Amino acid sequence: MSGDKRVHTSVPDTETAIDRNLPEFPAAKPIDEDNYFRLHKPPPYLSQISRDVAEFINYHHLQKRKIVLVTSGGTTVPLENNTVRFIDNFSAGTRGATSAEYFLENGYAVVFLHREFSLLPYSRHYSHTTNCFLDYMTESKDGKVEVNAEFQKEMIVVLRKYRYAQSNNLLLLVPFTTVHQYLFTLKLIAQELSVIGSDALFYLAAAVSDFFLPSSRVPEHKIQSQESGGKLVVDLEPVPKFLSRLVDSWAPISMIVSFKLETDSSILIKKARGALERYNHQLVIGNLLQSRKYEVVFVTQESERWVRLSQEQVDAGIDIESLIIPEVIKLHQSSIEEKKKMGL
Ligand code: PAZ
Repeated sequence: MSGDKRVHTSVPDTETAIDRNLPEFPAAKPIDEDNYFRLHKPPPYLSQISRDVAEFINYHHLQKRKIVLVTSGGTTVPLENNTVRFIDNFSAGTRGATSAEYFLENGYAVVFLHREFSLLPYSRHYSHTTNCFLDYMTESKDGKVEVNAEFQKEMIVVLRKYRYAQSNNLLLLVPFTTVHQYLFTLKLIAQELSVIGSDALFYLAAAVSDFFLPSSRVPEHKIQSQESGGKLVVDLEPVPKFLSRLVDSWAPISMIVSFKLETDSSILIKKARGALERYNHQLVIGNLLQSRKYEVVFVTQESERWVRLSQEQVDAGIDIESLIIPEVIKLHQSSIEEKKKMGL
């Protein structure tokens, strides 16, 4: 038995294998958001997360600190309960992890709802996707492992920031793997955060699947190719439009920032504006897969404005999030003042 008390979401919940007693999910029409939460079982670990989140919010609210929920990484849609195959959404978690660091630097406490094993604030600088961690090490003359001289200066800065966030309890890590876990956890955290009203900010950078397989149709075991004549036909349902619930009922007073990812530049702004009109929240940040690290577009009810790194900034390794987050914080501050004037 392991002594690890952390929640791990990448281990499938095999208890909830195919269950014919569950009502069949309504097909071929837009799914009512509430149906989703009524017809699916919440993840078994949710009460543990609820306790951690409530404690974190109380602690920071007492100190009058603003709290941001940053979502990060892609969700999966498992095709089997003992999951061998799943559909994934693209995201390394760079946007979320980097943004979280800049929120922390600007005095926010951060609930980091992330795809388990995707990039995390601070450790992202030394991720296996950029280097093997052993490449940062060297052996000293007396046979000890040390950080290589060329990385010392940068690493001490990152280490200090990391320790500061840790020792001041400023960062709460909450994992998800599947879209199902993401939706239940988002709802839970949103409802807990709604208690602090306008002081809460939602920064939704996760890449969430638009389609899912209702639990009533997920088989327990690995799909066998001979059973289906060698073909696999996957019939997915649209994921409920949770953003409308978030804006209208889970956290109606808080400021909500969503992201829109496209690959075709000619539709980016139209899609971002469409999301804003549909959900009526405060800000959509549009980005293209190809250029997301260098430019984004802020779309609000009133305007569209590109935020771009200059070539010198790109060459100097500046994160675009260092430009995005101060802008988002300014908008959050105005939103707080506006809500306070309205007595909210
Ligand atoms: O994690 P990453 O840095 O590789 O990518 C970030 C992103 C493109 C997933 C994010 O900026 C984003 O656009 N998220 C929303 C995706 C969507 O439209 O669902």
